[in-house]
Amino acid sequence: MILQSIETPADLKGLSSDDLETLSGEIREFIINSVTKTGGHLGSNLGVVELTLALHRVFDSPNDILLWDTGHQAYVHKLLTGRRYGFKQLRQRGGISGYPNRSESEHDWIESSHASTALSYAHGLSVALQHRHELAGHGGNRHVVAIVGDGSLTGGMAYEALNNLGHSEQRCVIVLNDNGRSYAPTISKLSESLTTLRLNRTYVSTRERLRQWLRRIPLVGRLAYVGVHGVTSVVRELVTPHTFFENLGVRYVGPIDGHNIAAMETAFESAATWDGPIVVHVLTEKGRGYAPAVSDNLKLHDYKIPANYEDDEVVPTSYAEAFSKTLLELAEQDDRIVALTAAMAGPTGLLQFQQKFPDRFFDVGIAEQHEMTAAAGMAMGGLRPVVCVYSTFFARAFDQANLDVGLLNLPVVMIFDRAGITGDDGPSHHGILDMALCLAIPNMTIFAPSSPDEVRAMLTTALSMTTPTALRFPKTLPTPMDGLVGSGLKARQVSRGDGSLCVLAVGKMTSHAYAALQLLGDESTKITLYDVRVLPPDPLMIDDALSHDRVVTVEDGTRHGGAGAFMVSCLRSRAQELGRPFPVTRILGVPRAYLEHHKPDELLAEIGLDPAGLAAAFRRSLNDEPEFVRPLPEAPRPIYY
Ligand SMILES: Cc1ncc(C[n+]2csc(CCOP(=O)(O)OP(=O)(O)O)c2C)c(N)n1
Repeated sequence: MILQSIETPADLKGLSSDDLETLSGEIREFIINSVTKTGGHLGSNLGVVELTLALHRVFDSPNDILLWDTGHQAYVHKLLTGRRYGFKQLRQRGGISGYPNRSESEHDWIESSHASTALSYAHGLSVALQHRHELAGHGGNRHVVAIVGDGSLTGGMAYEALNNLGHSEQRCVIVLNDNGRSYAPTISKLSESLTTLRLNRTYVSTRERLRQWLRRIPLVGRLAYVGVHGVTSVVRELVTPHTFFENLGVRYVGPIDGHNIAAMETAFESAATWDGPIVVHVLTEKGRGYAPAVSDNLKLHDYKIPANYEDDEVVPTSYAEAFSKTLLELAEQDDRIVALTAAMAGPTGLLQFQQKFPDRFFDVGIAEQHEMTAAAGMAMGGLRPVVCVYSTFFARAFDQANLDVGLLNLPVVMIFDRAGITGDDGPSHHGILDMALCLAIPNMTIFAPSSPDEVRAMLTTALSMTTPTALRFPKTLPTPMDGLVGSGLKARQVSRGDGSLCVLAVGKMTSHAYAALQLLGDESTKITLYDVRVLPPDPLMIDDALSHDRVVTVEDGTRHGGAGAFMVSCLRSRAQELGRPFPVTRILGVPRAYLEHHKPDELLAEIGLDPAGLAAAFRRSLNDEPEFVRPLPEAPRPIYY
């Protein structure tokens, strides 16, 4: 096994081309074996094996800086930088993260994992290295290399950075990893023309002839060979990517076979000598080496471990399924309903909608900001747009939701899937800000279903309103409750106590609070439990809460400036208005911290939001004991063994 002898990128340097081919096969086998056990981004990583090898052979990481856009495709990079053993616990507590992570390795620089940021980081780092006289060609020997997928290149930030890089002529190498897909096939004209280029036999063969010819001309040399020299541009003008990049001031080289290590090495070596921004366009095959991932357009981007259900067991309906089904039904009755996604049709439950209503379905690329304002335009024009995003990615579109939708009071329905603690993907993917952000938007109504059964009533209400609305739900199922649902904009009283304590619980946390009451036995007779359902909160619920001695709010979003803080301020204003005493209040929610990857339920337990943690918190409140200050869960350092 060659892979076992690779502890640092330097170990790659002496390998022959046969060794590299063998190593590529071993890496693929390793990734398939690991990821099908732990879950993770399979297809993307299988596609970049040779690309990562070539990068690490040409560039000298960490002296040279490799920036992986999004970062879900950095498993091979992790393998080559001493983290082989961490894969046993990929995305698990104590194991390595599914994205680059600075605490894991000096070879990792960024860890945001929201797409389309690497070119901006590259610009900034290149400026900083130049300032310190460390940048190649500017007094030093360091290079900045950003690796960006064709999917991530559909995000606005990437274009902003390209424009700025081209204009400032800031030196960096941009590797465009083009596999024609993001989750689903990439939605962009640029991507289509990249594909045309990839398939254009005349172009590729003419270019090859020209290159061979150029190579034979003395002095024009290697630069011309890889296409940096303008001689080949006559051919390249025939197709658009070259024109696209070069019009922005960014040189273009390619396309290059992304599974041919030698060809990529030649291209990278030459690109590294270019004193300005340069795109090296490599063509890769997503999922290469694993037939199910190559042929699967959607699912094997992110490999999920199959759920462990017995055959005859009924699989409970998830929130996302309830949403998809209801949306389809409502869309059949109202042809103004349209759905938008930012390259996440599958994960946000829109595949059936896309199939049934292709003209009313819009995949806008990884472009949440544009998605939101496009929806505003559709609403303005009389449609009823439903914007589907993960809660974490909504943060990208906050300004648009606030000023393009909110200010104009447009009836856009926003669906935030994966709200709350999400787990495996780590700090960048928790959906803990959506309520705090949406509550800052005047006119906005937020629905938080306590169970999938609530989704139908809430989506129907949201679509009947003439103002902006959001419906937020988690991926994981709630613990079973009383099976009842509320209606309209009303809160639902789940149980009635003796006036000692009123618990106002939001979304899935209602079911945890309900389970906490069961754990408290007789003590639960002192507790009134509300399923808040809608924010801003139902005024009748607020009045009733004021009749209790104590109020505790529970949410799986940030406890700072979120739903609880909002409800407490409503209680305070109302108490003042009525001249009534203000109850003792406590806000339970997610602490102000970046929570590491872990199983969602275990993370919830660590921050005291599981039934046992809530039961203890309710008891402390009833006994007027001080709030228990919980130490923040600290992720142990990854174990290498
Ligand atoms: C802002 C944002 N929206 C959505 C996502 C979810 N997401 C993760 S990877 C991915 C596809 C990326 O496609 P591409 O850059 O082409 O990489 P590939 O997996 O094809 O190699 C998407 C949409 C994200 N990470 N960030």
